[in-house]
Amino acid sequence: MIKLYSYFRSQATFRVRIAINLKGLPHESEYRHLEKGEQYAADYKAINPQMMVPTFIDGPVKLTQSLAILEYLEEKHPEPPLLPKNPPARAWVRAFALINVADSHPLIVPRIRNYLTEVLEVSEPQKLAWIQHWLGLGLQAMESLLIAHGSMGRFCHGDSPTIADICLATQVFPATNFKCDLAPYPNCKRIYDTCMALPAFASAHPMKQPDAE
Ligand SMILES: N[C@@H](CCC(=O)N[C@@H](CS)C(=O)NCC(=O)O)C(=O)O
Repeated sequence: MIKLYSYFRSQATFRVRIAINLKGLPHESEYRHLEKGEQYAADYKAINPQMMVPTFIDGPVKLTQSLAILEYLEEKHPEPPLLPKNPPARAWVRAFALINVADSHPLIVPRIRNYLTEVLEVSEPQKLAWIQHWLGLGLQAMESLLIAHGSMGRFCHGDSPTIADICLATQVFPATNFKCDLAPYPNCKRIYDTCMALPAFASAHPMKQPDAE
């Protein structure tokens, strides 16, 4: 059985939960409370030297980094596919996903938010403006890519969910949480709603997790 070190609000873990659900795999979770600093405990640092969630355990395989985990799941369990078949489309999906995984999300994680307030002493409104700014830039890029993409369907690429949709969901969810205006991003909003109507996405939602507060 897959084991996932998790925190309900973690967007990176949300991505992995969605993929596990789409692949129809059972999993169990162990929780680390990021706001209480449990990721920094020595026992967890021994498991994940980056002191982040998720950590993914599949028998002897231990993995970190959500996108690497998604690719591992795709290779080990090819059905249903989460990447298109042809190379340019696969690269498009990966590039779209990286807007969230590599460019937006790293700027809003707890360690960055804590540094902003505790070291740089920015105010709460300034911190919120920071989060909204970086999420908004990512959404702008996603919306433009979708409009220019000849293969947008019900989902980002075609009519079934891919890794692009997983990463769109983990861009839009925090944007709603941090009160970003979604009106300028109608395609992102529509696809997010389509995704969240699927049980695999809905049951992975942060507020549906047993450790949700
Ligand atoms: N690039 C990593 C990011 C992992 C990450 O930043 N996880 C956050 C939660 S979403 C975390 O554990 N943060 C701990 C901290 O910021 O102290 C991935 O995609 O897995």
